[in-house]
Amino acid sequence: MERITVQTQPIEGQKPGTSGLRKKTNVYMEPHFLENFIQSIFNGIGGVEGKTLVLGGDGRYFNDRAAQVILRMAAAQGCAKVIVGQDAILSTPAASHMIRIRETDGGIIMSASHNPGGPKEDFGVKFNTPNGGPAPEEVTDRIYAATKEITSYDIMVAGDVDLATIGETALGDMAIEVVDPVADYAELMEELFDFDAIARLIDNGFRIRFDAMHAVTGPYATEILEGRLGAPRGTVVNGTPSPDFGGGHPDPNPIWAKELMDAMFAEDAPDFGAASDGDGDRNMIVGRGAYVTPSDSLAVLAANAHLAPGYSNGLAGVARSMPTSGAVDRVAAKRGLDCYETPTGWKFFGNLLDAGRATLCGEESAGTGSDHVREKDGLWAVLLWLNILAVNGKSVQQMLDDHWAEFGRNYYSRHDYEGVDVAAAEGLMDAMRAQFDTLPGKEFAGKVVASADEFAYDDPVDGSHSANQGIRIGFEGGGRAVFRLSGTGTVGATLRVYLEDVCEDLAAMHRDPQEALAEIIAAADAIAGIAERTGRDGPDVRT
Ligand code: VG1
Ligand code: CO
Repeated sequence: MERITVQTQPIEGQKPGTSGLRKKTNVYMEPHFLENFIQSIFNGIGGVEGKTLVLGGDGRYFNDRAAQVILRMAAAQGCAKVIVGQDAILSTPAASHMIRIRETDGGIIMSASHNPGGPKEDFGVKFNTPNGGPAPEEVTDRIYAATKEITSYDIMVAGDVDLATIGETALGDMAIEVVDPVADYAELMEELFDFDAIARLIDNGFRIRFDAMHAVTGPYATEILEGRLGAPRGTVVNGTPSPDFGGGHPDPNPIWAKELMDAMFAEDAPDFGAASDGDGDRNMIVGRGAYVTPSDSLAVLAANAHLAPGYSNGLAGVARSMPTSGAVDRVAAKRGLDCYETPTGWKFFGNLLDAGRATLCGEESAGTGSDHVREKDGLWAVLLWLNILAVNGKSVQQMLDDHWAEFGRNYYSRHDYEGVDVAAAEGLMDAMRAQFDTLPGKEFAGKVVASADEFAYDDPVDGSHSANQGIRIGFEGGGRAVFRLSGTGTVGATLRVYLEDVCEDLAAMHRDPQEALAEIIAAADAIAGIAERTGRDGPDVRT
């Protein structure tokens, strides 16, 4: 076994986005691409000599090959030990948990999350810090700077490490521990939730359908729902992870999880449906005939989390990303909880969680989580819902009805325009920025603009400042439209338009969100000139 230094040069476009560096898989497979980025992570965190890292991924195409490269590079650079999930698999929340319980110096997660996988689809890599959370901007900035200065990387010349067998192995002087990816995570879930109560609910005939979308949560959900909670076999569908996610798009929303939606709206629908994404950190919740929009899910969980043992002492506070609806703010106001508004991306919750200021966090993009790890956590959200339902005996629809009656409803929808021309998308955003001073007071499609600005965030814990985090247009009467360009896509630009309106009229709680938001949708289009600038007559995805 030999350690070599390979000469290289900076590769354009290695700037980490909302959640790590995502690229087409064939870009990642180009000579030096992966190696350059991994070396830049190592350089950005001050080297890995003597350190212990966690490594795992969502099992997508190239996951296994990338893992071997990362191990050879870590070994060549004096890393003391790497804890790897069996077959290089770890869901994102399980990786976060592993980093925390083993008190490692961080970890590398190989995932492009909800993006499709395969040789022609997407791959991704991100670094999580010792708190288990995605690296904050200060760290990703250093990694990016390193990608622009790189001249060489160190790697071992060696054969593949056996990652199929659980136990201790080594690569040169570096220890490798291959661990069961599910066990520790399942233990944590048992600590947080009343498994007996959920098992009783299931035993009494409560039917669940969990769609793993051929992605990483399959083994986790099978072990927990079918294994530990006694749900019948077949409760978990699409439960065998595949490198291309069965050719699908592992994004748990009504469009991509249509199979689940159809089942939940059928005559013999189960009581509770859920899905997760490629790397297991997102969740979609559906009752029988009742889709729960993620912003509402966060609010419902915030209002009821105390019913689960892990949260019986109540919540220290809650946090949501800026584009997420204000539904959780209403819960916080009524319950006297602190409520924080952060930029999009889980990395911004880390400090609030570490400082004990927030217990529950969420994003409109189907991400919900708590201080149990430092990532959002799909199965956790499913189990918290189940624990709550087991205690109060309600149906999902009843939960929503009661919630809206008590707190009011924030009608909400996100419209995505995918694969838009980058210049057109940036032009649209810039044109709105140029009108911040003149928009207030003007009327569009019957809505009068009350405010227009761009969100910026000052972290209350470390004082760091993050600018340009999304354009906000507020309307008189309380509605709003938010515009952002995605930081996770790999082709062109994705324009996200987040639409929200507040409803306190008890008689109007059950409208179709698209209809309830029709005026705001029209106003948003008129203000931004979406149709005109992008040439699209409607969004690709509505959640
Ligand atoms: C999207 C979501 C954001 C989420 C991020 C990572 O980012 O909007 O809320 O944190 O994906 O989630 P963007 O920049 O494309 O809007 V995951 O499950 O893809 O790690
Ligand atoms: Co994800």
